[in-house]
Amino acid sequence: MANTLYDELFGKHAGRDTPFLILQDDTCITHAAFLAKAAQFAHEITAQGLVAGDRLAVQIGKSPNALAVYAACVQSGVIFLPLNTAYTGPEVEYFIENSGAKLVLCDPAKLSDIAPICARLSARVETMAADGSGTFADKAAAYPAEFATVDRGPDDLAAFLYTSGTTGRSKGAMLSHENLLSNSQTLAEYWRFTDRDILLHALPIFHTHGLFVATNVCLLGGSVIRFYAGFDCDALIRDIPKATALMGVPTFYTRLLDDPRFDAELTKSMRLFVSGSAPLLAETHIQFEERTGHRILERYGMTETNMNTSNPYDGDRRAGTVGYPLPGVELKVCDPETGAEIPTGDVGVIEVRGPNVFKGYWQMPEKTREELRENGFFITGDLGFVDDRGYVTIVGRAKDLIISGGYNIYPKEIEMILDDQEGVLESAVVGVPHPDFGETVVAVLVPAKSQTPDIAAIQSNVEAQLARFKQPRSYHVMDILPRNTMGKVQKNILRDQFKDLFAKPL
Ligand code: MCA
Ligand code: AMP
Repeated sequence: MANTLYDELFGKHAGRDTPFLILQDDTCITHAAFLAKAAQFAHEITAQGLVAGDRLAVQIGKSPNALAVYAACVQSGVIFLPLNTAYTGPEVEYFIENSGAKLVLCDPAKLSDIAPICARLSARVETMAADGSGTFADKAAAYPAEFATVDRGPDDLAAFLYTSGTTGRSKGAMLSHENLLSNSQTLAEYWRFTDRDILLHALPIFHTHGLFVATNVCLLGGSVIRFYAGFDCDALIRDIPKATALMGVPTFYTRLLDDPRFDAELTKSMRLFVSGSAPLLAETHIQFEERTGHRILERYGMTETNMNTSNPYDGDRRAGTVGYPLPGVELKVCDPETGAEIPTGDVGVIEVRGPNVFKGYWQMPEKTREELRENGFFITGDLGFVDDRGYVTIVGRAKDLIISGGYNIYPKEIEMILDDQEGVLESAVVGVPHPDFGETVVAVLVPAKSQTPDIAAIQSNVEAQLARFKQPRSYHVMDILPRNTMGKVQKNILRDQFKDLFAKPL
């Protein structure tokens, strides 16, 4: 038997003393060293009592060891569940409980918050710090550097990534070995990743973009990864001449363009800049080409589907579009009310089907049925059209979603907390343009009768419950919310009212 994902991503590099990761201080970790660590971790995961199909939740900083935990899960058949390091205790508690994770890895600094949660939910807990040290690595060090890979087939689950919906409660998207492998194979080929590539990896590894796109594509291509704990403009500018490719969210590109050192000379070794996770403004695309001579390749994906479309490698990378459906991915544009396919050029909801599309939401069959049709098409909730050349353009979202610096924020989740605050009758949360993050969060509060909401107190309650990136950057009090005749809050009016709040000064 075999292990679909492990064999292709990791197994084929076994015993190779070739570089895999290069760290910020130029330390090199070979494939062999990385796989030895992963094997020890797989032993430790097994020793903790986890078997194939169990979930291991991680909320740990980005390090080579953190990446080796991913490899270890794939090798031992355990489902990998990475969590944003910005999440607060109450947010993490939901994911542990909902997924039924048997083991949780957290930063030692968060152990006092996470341990009681794990105790209540009968999950084990171990630590891993941002430098990879901690109880987990210590215990794993006692094991051999080889592990008998557990058999897993294409339909077995490899990862859960949580993503929210209109209800504001996160759903665990179940991703199979085939979902992940097929998509990264397509991308590695489409974007021509080979063993001559060196990718600058500054994205987090708890989301699709940094983990299943950037990392998996490099593993398949045999490419080297220059590995950064996070986005660091100076470090990237220092290392760009040593690299060939970068993958980032639009904020990466606007920040690089803000630096006068970033120019054609600096980027002459680079062959590819990929952008995704949020809309790249056409003006950023144009400014980038004027400054560097490179045309950013924009692509479009989702947690549930991995990547769906990409601008071409050869050929016209068209600013403001997300390119063509990828090979093997079917894409159609449908009427939001009836679900019927609509004519080329008309705007509707984008639906996609292919081996990239996930297996459904963990223990939420109804939610799965609402979004994943029986015929296999997934309703993305993104509004767009396909032009007569076949390029897809995303014009908006049918779902109430804010994307800030590539992180998704669901207004409903914030509104539920604001509505519970003293002195608040109701609230509305909208996204407004932001020069660095693309969009940011604005909250509008309607006071309860004869009361004045205490904004400072509300802010501090919100801070205790929500990750920093979800916290409103501005609060406003209004007597009533604008509503249509159906009683629905007209968020477009609020977005328009606050659209210049964070505008860059001229
Ligand atoms: C950090 N902060 C943020 C964000 N990131 N606030 C709003 N939105 C954010 N995205 C907060 C910090 O806590 C800090 O708060 C303040 O903003 C400034 O932080 P800064 O140091 O500037 O932030 P940073 O560490 O440089 O991070 C910005 C970032 C980062 C590089 C844009 O957010 C990032 O790496 N984003 C990538 C997200 C991503 O990988 N998305 C892919 C999802 P304060 O100082 O006030 O305390 S996968 C996906 O969407 C699909 C599948 C797809 O198509 O890829
Ligand atoms: P997530 O839930 O993190 O998987 O976010 C997926 C959402 O990000 C998609 O449904 C889109 O709304 C958005 N997205 C991803 N890539 C792009 C892009 N290139 N342009 C516009 N929106 C994008």
